[in-house]
Amino acid sequence: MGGQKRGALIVLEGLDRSGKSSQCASLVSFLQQKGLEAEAWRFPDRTTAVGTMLSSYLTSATELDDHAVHLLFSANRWEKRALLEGRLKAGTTLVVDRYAHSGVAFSAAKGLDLEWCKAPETGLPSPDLVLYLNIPAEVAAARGGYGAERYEDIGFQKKVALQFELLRASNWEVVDGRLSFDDVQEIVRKHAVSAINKCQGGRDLLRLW
Ligand code: FDM
Ligand code: MG
Repeated sequence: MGGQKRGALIVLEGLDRSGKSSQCASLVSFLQQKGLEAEAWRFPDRTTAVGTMLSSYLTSATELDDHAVHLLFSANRWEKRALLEGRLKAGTTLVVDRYAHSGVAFSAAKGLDLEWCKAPETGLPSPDLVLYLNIPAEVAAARGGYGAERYEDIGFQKKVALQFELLRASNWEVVDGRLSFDDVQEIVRKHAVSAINKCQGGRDLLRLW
C-alpha cells in the first residue's frame, strides 16, 4: 500500500471536572514524546465567530433558544471539519476535549429530543476512540467546586450523565474517573496507543453515528 498512515481521532468525554482537560494535555505530551504527531483540540472552539457566540452564551452574557444554541455547537464542529480531517489524513493524531457526545448530552439533558439532537452531528468524522471519564456528579463538584458558567450545577450534571449513558457505543472505553490521576493516565495511554495502532494499520475513518 505505502500510503501515509492516518492519525487517530481520540475524544475525551465526561462531566465538568471529570479530569478531561488535564488528561488530554498529558496524553498529547506523552504521544509527542514517543515521536508521534499529536495535537490537542477542544470543543467548543471559542476562537471562531460561532465560538464567540457560544462563549457569551456559556458565561450568560447572552440568552439563546435551546435549539438554536444546540445548532451553533454543532456548527462549531462542522466549521472545523475540513481542518480536522486534513490533520488526520496527514498522519496527526487529535486528542479532543469534548465532541458531538457533549453536544447531544447537554442539550438532551435540557429536555430536547435525543434523535433531534443527534441529527446535525450526522456525517461528522466518528471518533476512533471515546474515553469517557466516569465520575459521580457529587464527586466532580467536590473537586474545588464549579466555576460560574452555565451548566455547572450538580442537578443538571446528573441529567447530563444519564444522557451520556444512552450514547455509549462500541468505540467507547469507560474509565473510572475517581482513580488517581496517574492511574487514569495509564489507562488512557493504553487505549490511545491501541487506537493509534489500528488507524496506522489502515482502519477507515467512519462517520457519526
Ligand atoms: N457543551 C459543550 C455543550 O453544551 N455542547 C457542546 O457541543 C459542547 C462541545 O459547553 F458545559 C457544554 C459543556 C460545557 C460547556 O465546555 C463548555 P468546556 O469544556 O467547559 O469549555
Ligand atoms: Mg466548563
